[in-house]
Amino acid sequence: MSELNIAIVGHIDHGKSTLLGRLLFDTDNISKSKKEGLNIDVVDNINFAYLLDSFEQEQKQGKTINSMRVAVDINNRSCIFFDVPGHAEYIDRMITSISKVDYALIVIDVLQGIQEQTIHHLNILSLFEVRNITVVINKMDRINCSKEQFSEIEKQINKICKELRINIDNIIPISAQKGINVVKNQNLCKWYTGLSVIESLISMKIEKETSRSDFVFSVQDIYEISGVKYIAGKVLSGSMDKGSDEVLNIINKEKYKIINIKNNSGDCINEINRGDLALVQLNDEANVKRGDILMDGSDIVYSTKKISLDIVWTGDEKYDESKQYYVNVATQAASCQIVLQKELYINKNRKNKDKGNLFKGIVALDNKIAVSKYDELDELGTVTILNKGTIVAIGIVSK
Ligand SMILES: Nc1nc2c(ncn2[C@@H]2O[C@H](COP(=O)(O)OP(=O)(O)OP(=O)(O)O)[C@@H](O)[C@H]2O)c(=O)[nH]1
Ligand SMILES: [Mg+2]
Repeated sequence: MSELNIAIVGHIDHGKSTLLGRLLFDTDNISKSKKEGLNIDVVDNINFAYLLDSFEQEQKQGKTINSMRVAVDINNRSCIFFDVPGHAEYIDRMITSISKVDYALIVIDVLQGIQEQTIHHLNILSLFEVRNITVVINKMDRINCSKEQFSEIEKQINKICKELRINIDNIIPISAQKGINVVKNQNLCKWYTGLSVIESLISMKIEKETSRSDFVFSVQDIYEISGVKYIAGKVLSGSMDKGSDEVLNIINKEKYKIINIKNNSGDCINEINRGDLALVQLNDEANVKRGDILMDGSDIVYSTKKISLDIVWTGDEKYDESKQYYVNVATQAASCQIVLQKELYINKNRKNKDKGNLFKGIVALDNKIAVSKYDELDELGTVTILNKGTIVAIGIVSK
């Protein structure tokens, strides 16, 4: 089975790092050296977040600053967990992880209920098409596992997720610190007979989409080897045989035949597949340049000067409609202006900042680039927006 990427998201201090730490501990996925650094006399008193927040500054401040990536095998399936910072200031680091994930665990502190970053993170999950989640209502030990507060949050989260078109697999009362319902259902919440967190992950129905058959090749550079020009690039989708049908350069509309293929080590090969980096020799390479997209009869990719995007602003500076920005899509680049059309999520507590806000917008480019809808081909559906070399926003191609 393929690897699954899972994000642990939620408001600051609601217990994300503690949950992942407890999960690693209870499934015996802690290295010997880490274990030696813990005081294991009383398991329930271990500072589990220390296992994830491994930088000195994080441990001192008791908050996650960098996203942490941890691999765990669950029921013979390799799961990569991303423990992300809950603080709004680090939203860019959270997004770097979210853009890679297939599934999310959302953590809510039962005493605080749904907070700003809970809703913010759910909106970002929805933007990046993460449509399946497990909700955990944490710190149940602090209210003696009372059902009343749990049920109130359950009602609210169901409503929010319905509006965002997010499907909740399970809503689980837990204590990450005490290990209640993390790996086993210890019956401490007597009224709860559902799955534990690990059981919910085992039962999740996410199957990664089998990759599409359309061949899409992103040109990274042109090299000359022994007097022969080769196009270096990456297969973003599908596969292609040497000498098979013509490929189209979607940018300049020329057609070519692939007459030779070499792999990364320079060996001649007959076929290239999704994810491969390769050198291809074309029957005519004169007009091919970095950023071009070569493809077969695919209709998932189109070239355009106007892209409709769902945008998450990550820059410290405010968005400026009159400004010229730059966009990168795979190896393509263009300068552009952005027209915001509709607000999707605005953090009212951070009036002077756009950082973290979500918009619908149109990007008008000064030259055509090739894009695809995000859910068809994420590499050509993700638009990085820059100002003077610094990333200020990420856009998802919505149409
Ligand atoms: N009583 C109780 N405290 C908990 C529980 N889970 C976490 N905590 C405490 O809550 C505080 C925050 O926990 P973290 O795991 O660091 O929270 P976080 O969501 O990772 O925080 P950020 O990464 O800064 O957003 C710590 O003091 C934990 O010990 C729980 O189940 N019960
Ligand atoms: Mg944390």
